[in-house]
Amino acid sequence: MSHDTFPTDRPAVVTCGLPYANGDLHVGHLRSYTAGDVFSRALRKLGQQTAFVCGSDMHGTPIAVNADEEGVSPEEFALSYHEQYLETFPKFNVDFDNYGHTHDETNTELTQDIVRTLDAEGYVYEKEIKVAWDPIEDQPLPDRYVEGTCPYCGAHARGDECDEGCGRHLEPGEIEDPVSTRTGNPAEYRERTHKFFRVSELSDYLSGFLDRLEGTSNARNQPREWIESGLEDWCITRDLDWGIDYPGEEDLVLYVWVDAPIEYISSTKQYTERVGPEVYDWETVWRESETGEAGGEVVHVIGRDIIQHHTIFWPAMLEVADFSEPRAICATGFVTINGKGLSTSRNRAIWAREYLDEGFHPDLIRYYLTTMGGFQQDLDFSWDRFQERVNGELVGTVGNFLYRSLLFAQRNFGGTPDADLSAEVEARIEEAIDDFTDAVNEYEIRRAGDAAVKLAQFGNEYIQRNEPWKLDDEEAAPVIRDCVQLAKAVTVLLEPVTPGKAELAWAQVGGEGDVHDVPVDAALEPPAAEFDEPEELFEQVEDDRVEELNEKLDARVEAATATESESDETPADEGEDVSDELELLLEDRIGFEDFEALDIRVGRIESAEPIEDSDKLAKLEVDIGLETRQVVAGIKQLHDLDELPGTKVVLLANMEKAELFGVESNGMVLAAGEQADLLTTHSDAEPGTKVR
Ligand code: B3M
Ligand code: ZN
Repeated sequence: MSHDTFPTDRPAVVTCGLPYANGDLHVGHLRSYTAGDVFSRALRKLGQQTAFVCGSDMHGTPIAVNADEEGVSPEEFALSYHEQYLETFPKFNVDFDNYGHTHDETNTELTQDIVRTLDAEGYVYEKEIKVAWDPIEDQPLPDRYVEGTCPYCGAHARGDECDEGCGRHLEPGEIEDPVSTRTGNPAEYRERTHKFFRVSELSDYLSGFLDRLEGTSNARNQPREWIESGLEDWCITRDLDWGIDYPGEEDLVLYVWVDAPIEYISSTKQYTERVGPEVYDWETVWRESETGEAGGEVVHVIGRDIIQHHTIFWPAMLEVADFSEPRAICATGFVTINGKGLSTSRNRAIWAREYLDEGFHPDLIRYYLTTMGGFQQDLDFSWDRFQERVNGELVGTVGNFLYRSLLFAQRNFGGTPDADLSAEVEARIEEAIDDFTDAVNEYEIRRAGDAAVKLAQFGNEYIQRNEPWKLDDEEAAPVIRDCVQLAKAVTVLLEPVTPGKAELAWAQVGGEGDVHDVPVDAALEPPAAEFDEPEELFEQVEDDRVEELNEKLDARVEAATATESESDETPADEGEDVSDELELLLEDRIGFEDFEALDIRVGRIESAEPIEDSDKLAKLEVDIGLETRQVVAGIKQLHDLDELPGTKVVLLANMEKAELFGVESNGMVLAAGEQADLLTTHSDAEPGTKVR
């Protein structure tokens, strides 16, 4: 990968996957919008010129189906959700520079232009295909109007996506045993003429693109396999009224996934139309240079279920139409609630509106969602954990440090005492800035957020260690000077994650200008000589509050489940008599992506020695083809170590490194049960072979 380090001298645009204008926003949505917002703010902190844009996704069959059910037009239906989103995002301090929608004029025109180009470049052809049809209603059944069996993995799937199985995008005509979702009628296939985009001809380009692509590893690995197994051309039209018309064809609209990502460009364009090209020029970002290079830094933040659309279809369109390819794609995991899958139908969700109605500050959930767990991993939300993180890190670490140091400074010195910044604190702040900068460059949004909290933690230790309250003013002055500097630095670094609270803290340290605009270097600029007495920044979440919130959530999940049980759709896993363990097994499914995140390989034990001070542990050298790994395993008493060399084992190779009894363990050998029955292979798979 050969991209310049942020900040670059080219403008950046950060986008978030467009929410379908099809239902209320919940914590699952908020995860990627807060992440995108934090990332764009963090880029700005580094001095990177950045626009943050998004819009509502107005098209597609689910919207048409739901509008139909409510007896309103799809446009009216989608617009009402669009308006709701437009109001809701700022309430979470998710500050898009432009928030448009896919049905507006800008996007309609640009989409049709791009499609004309694809056609003119010879990348579109017509083909007769079989489309699902409801023979009783005499109606075509595109995408979500039909469900059936995935032809790749056999899972139950929607017409356009294997959502419960392998995650593949499904083309019209692919789904087996189709049934209409509207009427329940078994569907038949009928011949229709549709337009196809020759994605298959772009495999080489796309392979190169993936080699250049930055962001999270899941966004590169998954599509590589798809390319290797051969790309199919992509049907870009639908028999539907709702959507953007295919230029020159009356009966066909474009498939929603054609016009949806184009909104990224349209929304940037609208931003330029508002602020003027001298402030931000959408064409510089999105148009390729003469040499075919991207004009700006395009970063997409998306959910991991839409990787294929963003890494195959989207760059393929951009390439043919001469637009900039994305520099990075960051794909997040999903959100679970109390360890179980978020389910809107079962009301097992935390709704955006509900959160705000409870009176919580938006920055608290922003902090939770963006700094917990790995970006690619699923993230569990629970009110208990919410309380723990707010009370522990925001109140206990950050709030406490800012309050105690600023209060001490104000009471004793009226502001920042006149003293020099110590070399120790200066170095520690520099380290935090470097960490923040690296985190942004490595797309580690959590680490960028953590930089401030760690610095506040250091601040608390520093103040504790120096005990300024035991010193006279002259002795205390340099300590407090350091603390105020740390408070200022914490505030600057905190801004991307908790922008509202950072604004308050910035006023408390007497910061100049707007904390949203100050660059990260402001962390080291001298703090104000005078400021007012501070106020506590964060409030504790009390136990009874959490109890109440848990009860509310349980009650409504139960209510929703009860209603569901009355219908004949009751899933088997909701029955009373299913044991907890089995229920967990049935409920807590992971996606294929999660499985893919595990790098499991065949290995061969080369040597096995006991670890002296431990009763249970042994040190193994395991050949995994590419290299030999030192692994610590709890098998000392359960196996004859001398017998082990030569044994084939199965090893989780991308396990975090650990140190046990001073011995580094680089991987995990898999074993079954209490007796650590070592897993092995059945036949002759060589060390290094991937387990899938
Ligand atoms: N509207 C929502 C989703 O599938 C879809 C995203 C479009 S991004 C261009 O998550
Ligand atoms: Zn499948």
